[in-house]
Amino acid sequence: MGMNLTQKLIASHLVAGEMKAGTEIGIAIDQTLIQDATGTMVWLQFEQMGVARVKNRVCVQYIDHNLLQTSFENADDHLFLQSMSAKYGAIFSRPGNGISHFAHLERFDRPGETLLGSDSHTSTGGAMAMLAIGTGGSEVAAAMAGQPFYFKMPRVVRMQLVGAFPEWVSAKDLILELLRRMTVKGGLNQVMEYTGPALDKMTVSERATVANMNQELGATAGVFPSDEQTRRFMRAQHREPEWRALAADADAGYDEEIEIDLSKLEPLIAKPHSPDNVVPVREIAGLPVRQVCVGSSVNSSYRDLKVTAEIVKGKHVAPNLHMTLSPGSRQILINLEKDGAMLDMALAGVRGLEVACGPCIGMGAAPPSRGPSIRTFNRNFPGRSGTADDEVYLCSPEVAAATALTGVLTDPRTLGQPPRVREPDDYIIYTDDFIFPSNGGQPVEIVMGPNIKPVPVPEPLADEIKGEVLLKTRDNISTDDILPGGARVLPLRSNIPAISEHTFEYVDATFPQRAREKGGGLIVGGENYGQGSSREHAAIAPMFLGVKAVLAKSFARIHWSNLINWGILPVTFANAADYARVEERDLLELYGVREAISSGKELAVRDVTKGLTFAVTHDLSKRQIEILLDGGLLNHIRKSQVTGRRSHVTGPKPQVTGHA
Ligand code: MIC
Repeated sequence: MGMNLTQKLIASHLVAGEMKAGTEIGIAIDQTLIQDATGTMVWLQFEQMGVARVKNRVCVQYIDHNLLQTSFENADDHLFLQSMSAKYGAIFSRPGNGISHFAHLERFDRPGETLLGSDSHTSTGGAMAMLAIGTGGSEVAAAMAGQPFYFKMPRVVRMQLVGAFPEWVSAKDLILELLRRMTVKGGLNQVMEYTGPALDKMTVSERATVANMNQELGATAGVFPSDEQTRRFMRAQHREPEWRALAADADAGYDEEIEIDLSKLEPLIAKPHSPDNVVPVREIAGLPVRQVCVGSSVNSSYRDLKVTAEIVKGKHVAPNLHMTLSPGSRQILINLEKDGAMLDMALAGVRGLEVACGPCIGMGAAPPSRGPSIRTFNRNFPGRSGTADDEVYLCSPEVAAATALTGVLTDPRTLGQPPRVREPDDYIIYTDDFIFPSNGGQPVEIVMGPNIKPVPVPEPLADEIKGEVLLKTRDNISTDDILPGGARVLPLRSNIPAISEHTFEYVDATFPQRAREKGGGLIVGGENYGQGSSREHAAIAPMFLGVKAVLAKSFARIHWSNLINWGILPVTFANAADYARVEERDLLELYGVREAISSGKELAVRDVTKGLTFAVTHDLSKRQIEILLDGGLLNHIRKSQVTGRRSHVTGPKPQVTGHA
């Protein structure tokens, strides 16, 4: 039997482990991507790994999240990130140059390579036949230092796409349909591999929409083949020489196969407060709307913004709402300027925002209290927009633009003929805001503002964990619940003592104070604990407040790794019914923890308050056990360097070349 594309991408980069679903493997990383909200932690950790230059073929530092500069913090961070990039050999993408995922697609994504990014939507690179994975900053720092990236060998699910999109239906509706069917946890430890005849007509921009939000399925990655569409996109980006064809073998096998007939899809929308709360637009059409936001890291391509412009051209945004626009890159903005689309949108009353993630992460344009906000973004977790009682809906640019005109949620099929938009065969190329590093050797002064504080380092895992259940959460708690984004909190990403004061702010604002008073404790979580972003701050801040263990029904992939890498023990209830028995404020005790996780899968938990004992289990690899015992990834790497221990690496060292 031949290989599927995912297997090919993994096999060509495998440095540790066996390609057996569910077991830990290590792969070499060709490219890394960092953004500013996670970047300071990445560089502060990288610096301690004792490596003189970044070892990946390409490493790009983007500035796309913290662009509202209401005080000095974000601007200071940008200077720090620029100076670290210059010192260690990363490409620096200046503020306003592009949202990492789209700018990377235009300039750096390359079929057949691996990409690791400290942003969960790094998955967007899968649109160009890359294995593109989002993860926590410490793992990205390790990859930059030349270490392999470790993860569970995924199950590979074939998404066979047939048919063609009906009028007014587009790629966003496809990924919303997958979310409707599979839910936000349906893709755990899986790679969705998109195949089928429908791909002949699906452009790279459309694939990027699907690959970006593939992350919302809780999946490891999503992968498209490299074909004539990929070639056309790369040619239009003046990068055709980097193209190569790449696809699954004709006789490849898959762990599961799902067929989607695109012609059966209709305009869909995710209602508050989860990307999988999906219904047809027609079911809730007529809902009065206060805000429409187009763009950000998904649906910010030339195609999507040109479609938006064509729909609103010659008309005007309804008086009861505001409409914003966040292009994916400055290059997209320039191309839209040139062909008049920006003028069409300006005349229609659209508010052009910066080239940045913007309102998606609550960086400006927070919606009014309980005012429905219709967005082409990828997440609608409660409070993420910056408004505590927000009502955020997720949909395609077609639905958003139609709604902006009528003032109520509108099925675009009621507008008549859809616009016909063809992506350019030749884009105006804009690369002037990438600052390439020199070959090294020149001294670089590191600029470090007063808000940038040292990275707190966890203690080695304690043998006895005793403490109160500081919080018991519902299912699907997101990292936005654990540590909110938004314009108030994001500038504190470089300052853990300060940002930790916002831990669980919208869930229970007393959490930080109680954690401090009790000298730390434990958290009890439901299913899919920690879904969403890659922000390791959602693990570092609880660690800083003394959280020692999280007991959950199940964990989301990235947050699970972040907990381990920051020295917090993640365990699951052996019997899900025990979740219901444990209550907030119960006193829990775990004894002999170090020995128990090293020698077996099960640990006993004593609920002193209830007078009962129950079992929890772990799914840690030998490598992860060592990391926990050492007190997190950074400690582990430093210890391995001192002792020369590389116990977890069984294959050859990764063959990655540096810039210098
Ligand atoms: C997000 O979409 O949630 C973010 C903001 O891009 C995060 C990164 C972060 O929190 O810094 C992500 O997706 O990883």
